[in-house]
Amino acid sequence: MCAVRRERNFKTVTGGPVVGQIASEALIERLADWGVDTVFGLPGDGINGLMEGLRRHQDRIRFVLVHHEEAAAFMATAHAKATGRIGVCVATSGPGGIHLLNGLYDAKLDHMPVLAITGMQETSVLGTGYQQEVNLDKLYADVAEYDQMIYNPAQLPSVVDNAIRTAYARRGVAHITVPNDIQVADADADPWQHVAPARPPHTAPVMLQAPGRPRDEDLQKIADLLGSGEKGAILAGAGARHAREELLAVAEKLGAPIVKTLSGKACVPDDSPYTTGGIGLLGTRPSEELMEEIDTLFLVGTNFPYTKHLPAPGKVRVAQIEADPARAGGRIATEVPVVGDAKEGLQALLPLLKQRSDTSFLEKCQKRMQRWREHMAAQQDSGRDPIAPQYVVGVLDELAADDAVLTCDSGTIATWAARHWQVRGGREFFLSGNLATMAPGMPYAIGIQHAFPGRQVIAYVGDGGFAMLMAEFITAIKHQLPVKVVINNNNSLGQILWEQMVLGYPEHGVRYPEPFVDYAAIATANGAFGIKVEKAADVRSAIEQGLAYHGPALIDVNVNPDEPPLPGKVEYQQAKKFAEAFLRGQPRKATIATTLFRDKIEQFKS
Ligand SMILES: Cc1ncc(C[n+]2csc(CCOP(=O)(O)OP(=O)(O)O)c2C)c(N)n1
Ligand SMILES: [Mg+2]
Repeated sequence: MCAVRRERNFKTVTGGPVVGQIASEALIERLADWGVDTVFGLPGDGINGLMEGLRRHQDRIRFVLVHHEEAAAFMATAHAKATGRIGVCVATSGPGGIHLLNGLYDAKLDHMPVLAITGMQETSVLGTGYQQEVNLDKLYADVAEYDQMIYNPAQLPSVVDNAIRTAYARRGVAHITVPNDIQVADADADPWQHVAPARPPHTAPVMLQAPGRPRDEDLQKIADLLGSGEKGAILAGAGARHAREELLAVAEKLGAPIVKTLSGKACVPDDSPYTTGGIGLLGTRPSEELMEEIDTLFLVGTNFPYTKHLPAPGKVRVAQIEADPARAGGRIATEVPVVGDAKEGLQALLPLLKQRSDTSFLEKCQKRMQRWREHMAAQQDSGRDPIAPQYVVGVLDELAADDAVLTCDSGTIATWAARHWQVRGGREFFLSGNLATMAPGMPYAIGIQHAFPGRQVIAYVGDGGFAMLMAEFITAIKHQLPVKVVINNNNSLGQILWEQMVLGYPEHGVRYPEPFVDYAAIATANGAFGIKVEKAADVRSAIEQGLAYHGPALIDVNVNPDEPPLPGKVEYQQAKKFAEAFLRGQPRKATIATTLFRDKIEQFKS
């Protein structure tokens, strides 16, 4: 995945500080030497020198001006997720740096290489409580793997090399903060006497990932363990996204179904006979049932945090391929926690696996999946009023390109997308997997569209998440990006509404007062395509028009606010809590019950 290349970097490597340049140029040029071509951010008085560096080198690096720094960090994270290359964002000192944080935590928790560059007060006033003085290096101590203030131009460009190398190596965030005066100092300034034997290191912009092939004896242990079981399954995550072919080949050999985490949804196509789809609250019933029946489990490229949905302790034998030794074996007692890259590891494992002839367990899962798919298709009901959210995603799924990228927010939308957006062909799916923050969907789409200008990129978002960073739709318009935004407008923080009820209490403080907001008007008032949809009969044509439009398009669909995203397998306790919330005075009982009991009554019985 990582596109760090030795040849390219060495060709462009710069010898040292250039006379006549300012220090910011040494920093910006070094980014370009590392292959960075896009930087997302928003200027301020703390980074005017850095902006001058970007201005002078705009032929090598494009600056994408956003409306909120949090969005810039999401864009950088999405860039890393979709390209495998480091994402870069910049923000001014104090408030700008603070705004980046949520997006940077998204990168940290999903293990993405991202570099944040911030401004800092000039060195002469540091520690005096000068305006906007926030110790960003201290503030970033938790989020960043590498976190460094520049005190002297002589630190550049080596600190950039260290920052980027660390971000790639530790799969996380690096932070460089540059005081105002240093930004505009001469690049070759070396103002202080060196105290022997110190000399600033001269480094090269190069990094090669360590080989990902595990040891043969460890692979043999995996093969033996997996061969010992009668009912095996694979749980694949985001770390296996680049190993589709290998995953399918291993599943075929083992006769084992592949369960996918949501971040790993694009690992294998949803219509593959080898997958039972997602797991967890927004997963499928066949995946949940399978976890109760298996005797062996093979984790590949996943650090799936919802351990309640994994087999009970002691019930299964577990093998794993995981990139980070600190994470291997961290979720379930794992007999063989092997460290390595998913693709290289599976490739090397394949010849060691024996072909399983008894495929009865896989066939059982396939039959269940057949029923689940029918159940999902039935929910994509065009005849319902208000509009069923499942129907909207179903139509989007049908009409979108085979290589479309879907980005998604946290909320009920994640459930609808998990179940009704089908990965097929070259389709991709991205969301904030571990931070599960609201609002990244649209900035993700913008970041990805910049990296892949010709690709269909769709943000499927909630009204709550969209409203948080809706100014970024204006960013899409200003940059003439053809992103498509589909809003699941339920006029509420839907996910939390249902969570409150599952806790046994009536909802509180989760619905916005009526009327529903018209978000489409923001698009049309600013020269983009926008359409408000209030009837199911209009959904298809609205999505068709939006997808066909040559520029940014926003499709704002008022959906049923009383549609619960139920787990694939509703447990007795959950149903009981729902009932308690009803008894305690849950508002809108009648409309909720209409949806709930029409579709779900059979599940409640089980
Ligand atoms: C920044 C942030 N604030 C709050 C939450 C808690 N939260 C998770 S989902 C959700 C509701 C999101 O509402 P919306 O975007 O409209 O999606 P819906 O669930 O209605 O589909 C909330 C408040 C969060 N995950 N992130
Ligand atoms: Mg909502």
